[in-house]
Amino acid sequence: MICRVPLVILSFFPMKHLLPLSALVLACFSGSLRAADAPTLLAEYDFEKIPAYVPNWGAGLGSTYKPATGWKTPFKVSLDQDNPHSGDNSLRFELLEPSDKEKIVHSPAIKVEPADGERKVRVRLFVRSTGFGEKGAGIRILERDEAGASIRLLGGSKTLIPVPDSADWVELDAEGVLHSRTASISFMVVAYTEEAPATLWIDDVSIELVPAVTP
Ligand SMILES: [Ca+2]
Repeated sequence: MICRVPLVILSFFPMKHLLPLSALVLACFSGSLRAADAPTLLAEYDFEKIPAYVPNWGAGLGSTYKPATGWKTPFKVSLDQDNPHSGDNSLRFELLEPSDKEKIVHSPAIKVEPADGERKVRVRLFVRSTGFGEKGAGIRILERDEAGASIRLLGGSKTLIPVPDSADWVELDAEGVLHSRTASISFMVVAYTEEAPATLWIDDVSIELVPAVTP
């Protein structure tokens, strides 16, 4: 919220107008306080109006990484116009052949500014999946330092949010506190299952910095 009342204008107002004006200034000030307390959006992915190669997203099999849509086997990543949660597209992650290696689809690096206090991140997305079974897929956030080296996974576990097997879209939501040295994070969808076929879709991913709660 931008709200400025130049002093030069104030000086032209007679006294009787100053009270409403000071109320306006106060309202602006409290408005900016509220804005500071609101979550900061770090990244949002709705997979709309982007080229089919899903720029800047990547995918890996074990320790081999490529651009997300560069894989043809044992899995494939693509925009899906037939199964959007919002708009025209979702992102589809299809396991085509069995594989005992971890399969990962990941976002571009998301920069996170340093701060004095605790930095809490909230991750939300919509997902639907079929063929993964229980614990066959999960969402994770990788934390990296200024030099881009991995620090740890948010929440300290391989899976921040397990993906339920659900033919309908479901919303997933989780929070975690960042390491003090974390300078960027990546959102990841991980397929643990060795089985195929299995398909999952994600849409409307949002990652926010949640303000610290002050007592
Ligand atoms: Ca969408």
